[in-house]
Amino acid sequence: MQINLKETAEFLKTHDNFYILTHMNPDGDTIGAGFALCYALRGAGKNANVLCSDEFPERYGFLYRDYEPQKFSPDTVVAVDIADEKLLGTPLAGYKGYVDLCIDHHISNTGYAKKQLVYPEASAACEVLYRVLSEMDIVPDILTAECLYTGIATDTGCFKYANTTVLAHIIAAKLMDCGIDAERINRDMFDRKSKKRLAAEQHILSNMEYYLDDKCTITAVTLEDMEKEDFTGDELEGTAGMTVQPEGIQVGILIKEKEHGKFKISMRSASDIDVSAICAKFGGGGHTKAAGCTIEGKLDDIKLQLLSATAPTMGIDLWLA
Ligand SMILES: [Mn+2]
Repeated sequence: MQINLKETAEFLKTHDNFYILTHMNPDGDTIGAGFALCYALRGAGKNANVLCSDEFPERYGFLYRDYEPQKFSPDTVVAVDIADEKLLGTPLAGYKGYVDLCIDHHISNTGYAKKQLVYPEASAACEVLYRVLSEMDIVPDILTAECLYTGIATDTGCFKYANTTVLAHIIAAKLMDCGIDAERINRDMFDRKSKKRLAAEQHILSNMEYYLDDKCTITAVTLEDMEKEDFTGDELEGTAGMTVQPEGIQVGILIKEKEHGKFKISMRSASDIDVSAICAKFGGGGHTKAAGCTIEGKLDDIKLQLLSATAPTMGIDLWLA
């Protein structure tokens, strides 16, 4: 059931022992929202822990460097930035059907939670959460503000993507007013790169393949590539945008092998093409310009399936192309 800001604020105020769930393959938004909510709730005298099926990538370490899990028995489960229970991942799968509240911004949210505050027009779950905290009259401390800012900055690609609304800028400005070092956060998130990250980017640039009248790129990264070129899946986070960098490209596809024969697909649109609709054909989803899905099989077959699904959106008959 969709509830409003006021009801969400009331719900958080009237509960005390929270487990906060973040999605698998965690990104800046789910991590930022998870810890921001945790710190805000702890600040209000409640118990809260943040859970995730996967390890948090090192680069977000500044958001949880002093975090320690608390010992308590939870009575309330909140999910942040999680569009679908499947994204809880295997270690957290036991919470399926037990999520009391979901705070999210995915249009594809499946409505799995008992109560949900989903604003598809919001740039990030962190933007929605900022509005909830305001409704609760909570002024974020610096660390909480850094969490929220990081979520908005990363989900908007440093305030560049189509989801960067007026409100996203206003909230970012208010977070800057809380005393955060936005310059450092943006430098760390977008400019500074580890050697492994650069190896990952190098792989993407040198393995990009052009299809569909040069309107679509596909870049594949296999487990073997990662092993050979010395980078991991962590370094690929946030690289999907590179697939639509070439001039004239409308859709970019990044294929990452997660485990043998199982591939995580990230699709980006640099046009009016709705990639969440394409991903939905493979059981995935997301946003119109950034979406994903998981496909099992052989890499060449998967490429063909993805091209077959993408070609009609460009008015191309794949068999003549
Ligand atoms: Mn998000």
